[in-house]
Amino acid sequence: MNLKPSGRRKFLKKGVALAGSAVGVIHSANGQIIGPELRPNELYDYGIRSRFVTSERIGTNGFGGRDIRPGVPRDWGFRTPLQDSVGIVTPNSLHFVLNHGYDPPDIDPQKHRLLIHGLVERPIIFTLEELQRLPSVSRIHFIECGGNSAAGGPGFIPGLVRTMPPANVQQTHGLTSCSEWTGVPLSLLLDQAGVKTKGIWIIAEGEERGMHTKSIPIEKAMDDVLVVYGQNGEPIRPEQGYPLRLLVPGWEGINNVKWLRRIKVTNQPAMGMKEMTRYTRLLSNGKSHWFEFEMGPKSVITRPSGGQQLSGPGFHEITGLAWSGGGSIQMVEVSTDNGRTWTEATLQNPVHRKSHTRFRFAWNWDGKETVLLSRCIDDQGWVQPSVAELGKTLGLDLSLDFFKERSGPVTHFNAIQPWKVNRDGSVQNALFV
Ligand SMILES: Nc1nc2c(c(=O)[nH]1)N[C@H]1C(S)=C(S)[C@@H](COP(=O)(O)O)O[C@H]1N2
Ligand SMILES: [Mo]
Repeated sequence: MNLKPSGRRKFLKKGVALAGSAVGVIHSANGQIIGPELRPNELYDYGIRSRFVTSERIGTNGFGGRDIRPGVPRDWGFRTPLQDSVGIVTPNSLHFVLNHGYDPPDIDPQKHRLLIHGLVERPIIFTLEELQRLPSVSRIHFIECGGNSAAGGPGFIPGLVRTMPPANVQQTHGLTSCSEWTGVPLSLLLDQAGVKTKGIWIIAEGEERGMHTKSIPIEKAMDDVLVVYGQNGEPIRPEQGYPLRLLVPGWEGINNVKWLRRIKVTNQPAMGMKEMTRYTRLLSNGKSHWFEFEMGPKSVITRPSGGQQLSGPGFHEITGLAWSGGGSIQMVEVSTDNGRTWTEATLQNPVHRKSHTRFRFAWNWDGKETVLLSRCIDDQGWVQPSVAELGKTLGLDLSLDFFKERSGPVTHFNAIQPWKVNRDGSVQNALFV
């Protein structure tokens, strides 16, 4: 054992040099190398994942997600890596992001206020602390952008980035995530304010520079809408609306107003720019559908999915996610022969309402080329359509050429997603082939 002063100084110096990285070689008292081990401070103060885990969000456009070009702010965002998901909860650091042109405001929770006013008996201003004193609830719900899984989609710039058709499930379905949200029922706050009988809409407003607003009918506001401050056991992250957001279960993502600072009760919708232009559905007769709210039913196989590689014939669990804004998922069926036969998958219990639902299916791959599909039914009896059925309903020719030319999303695209398994075990998107 060498404990001479010079030797010790050397040892300490080495320790300092290693402090910047998560992994360092550790020496025992007799100088023997017993590492590498994780450095305690980085590991324990606020946890980090293993450096061998590399799953990441990807941007929705050619600028890595954030739109940095000058001019009119565009919608931009980041997609959840659903191909790596397990269970039903999305880690906070991988929740998808969709912003209407602005970065998250840096909000001091001490200074933040939520104002409820308009057609109410008693306008109220809440501090965060006042909200956190009220009876709270925690519920597991998905959020999904209305433009998710259309081959274009929000932030998509034609010809610039995306391979067509999109290669993997992160690109096709990554604008949905699922969390346990904690907060107070909006009905509790509205009851305290006393909604007047003329008050039949609420207009919710966010605090970022663009002041995102969204109109929501009072029936929904009084039903299951929450004002939330917690996500998966910790405060909401800045990109998800810190310190407060509206959580509108099962409805288009745009309703879930982040950085929530104001709710005005009114007798008509605000007809905000975004809610009128970005999230309406143009019909073949030239008219457009306004205020389509409910999402789904939708399901997608996350494993095996586009871009993944099967190691060889034999047993492979097929697994994926299903969800519906109408209620809870009642059944998911899987086809391993391109739709000739369908078999019921096992659902992870308990099945939550308006939540991602994990399904699992035992499969023995015979090594032959095939196509894997999933479809779901919710407890309202709504069935996930094929792309042909959806095209008929929308009056649109949902072909690859159609999507190649289109810049905006086809909202509420909930068609069955086919994944082709090739003989070499590679998996690819077969939606338009
Ligand atoms: N204040 C504010 N709230 C917002 C938005 C926004 O741009 N600003 N985007 C909306 C849209 S279109 C979607 S899909 C969801 C996305 O929520 P997330 O970014 O937490 O995933 O937030 C909604 N709430
Ligand atoms: Mo959205």
